[in-house]
Amino acid sequence: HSPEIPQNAHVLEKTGILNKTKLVDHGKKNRKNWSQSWTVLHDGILTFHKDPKSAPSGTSNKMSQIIPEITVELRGATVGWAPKDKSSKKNVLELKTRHGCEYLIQNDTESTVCDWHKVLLDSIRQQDLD
Ligand code: I3S
Repeated sequence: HSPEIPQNAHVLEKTGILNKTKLVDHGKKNRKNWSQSWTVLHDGILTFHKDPKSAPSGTSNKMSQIIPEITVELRGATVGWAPKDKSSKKNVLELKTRHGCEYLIQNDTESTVCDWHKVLLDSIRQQDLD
């Protein structure tokens, strides 16, 4: 027989490589600094992992991928296409948390960013229902 799935299970999950920069940290403006991250969405938490290329020599890529660099709680957050003046890059999403942090998320492949947009919207909605 199949395992039972609890009614409130958060099955939304997505992983991928994205470019990200944290523009605002708890209300304080940061210098823009894009870096590539292994990105994981699970249970309403978005986690950016360390750039595999920035790992100290001797550290395996696998290792650097599992070290979370930033975790973003999606409850109460908003996500949408970033205004053009925020970046000259294409396919840029702007994610704002309820704690006053702002991130830009980007990938050159439009469908990749569209998929992340959808799943982030769904996850935020789900968090707001709980
Ligand atoms: O919004 P800005 O300041 O024009 O962002 C660009 C700069 O952060 C630039 O770095 P330096 O100021 O250190 O040269 C980055 O290399 C660019 O990628 C930033 O702009 P985009 O439009 O790519 O987000």
